[in-house]
Amino acid sequence: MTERLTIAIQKSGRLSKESISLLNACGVKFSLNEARLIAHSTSHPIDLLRVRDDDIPGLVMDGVVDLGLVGENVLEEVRLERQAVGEAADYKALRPLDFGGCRLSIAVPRESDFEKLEDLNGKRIASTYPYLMQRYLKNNGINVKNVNLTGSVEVAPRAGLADAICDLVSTGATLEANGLVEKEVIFRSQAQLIQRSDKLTADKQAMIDQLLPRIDGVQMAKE
Ligand code: PRT
Ligand code: ZN
Repeated sequence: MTERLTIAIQKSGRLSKESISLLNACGVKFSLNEARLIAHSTSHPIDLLRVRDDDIPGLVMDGVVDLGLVGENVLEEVRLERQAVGEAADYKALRPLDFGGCRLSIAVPRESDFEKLEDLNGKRIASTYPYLMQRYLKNNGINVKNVNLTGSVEVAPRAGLADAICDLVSTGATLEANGLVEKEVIFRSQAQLIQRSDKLTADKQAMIDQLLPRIDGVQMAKE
């Protein structure tokens, strides 16, 4: 019996639809039951694991799933966090994917007197990506106090919780609506296809080797 290849994708969020569409376009079909964690492919020995995007890097790094589709922002944040606590943090980057594009930026209230990066020294910055933020700022010799939030970062300055924020931006409408101005892009991101770093069985590796040129074909056709 062929072993089943497992792929982790975001269950519901900004990457979900395009992750499924990409696999479908590669000929990998699923009949999705919205409530289910696992979806079995009807065309290939492939199982989809549908989880929070934050869980995808760890599942791949721990070898619990074979492949994952996840934003580079989450991937790199989890990698830094796991490295810091001594957990497995290796993976193979297979392909950048042409969706999920965004940037992680530092933004300050419109009325703030921020001019250069050094003005952030000693300030409180609210972020959901503390590791990416601190790496960038430390590389630039800036020390800040991190205010860790898991959401609603954009209201932190108005609520008096922080002097600035570090959050994902795509159109900039959220910053604008909250009276914030983007000052510094610290990380550019898109979705990535990643593979666990250990050796897979020949069957599984053969499936991946078949999938990759199809992904390239699908992405090229869209350009
Ligand atoms: O439930 P789960 O944990 O799986 O989902 P989530 O809520 O953590 O993630 P989700 O679905 O919001 O985003 C998944 C991934 O999409 C992110 O990790 C990024 O890789 C990518 N992505 C692309 C974005 C954005 N664009 C984006 N604009 N993720 C979030 N945003 C948010 C941002 O945080 C801010 O609140 O959208 C707002 C800003 O958007 P603009 O257009 O107003 O600038
Ligand atoms: Zn998430």
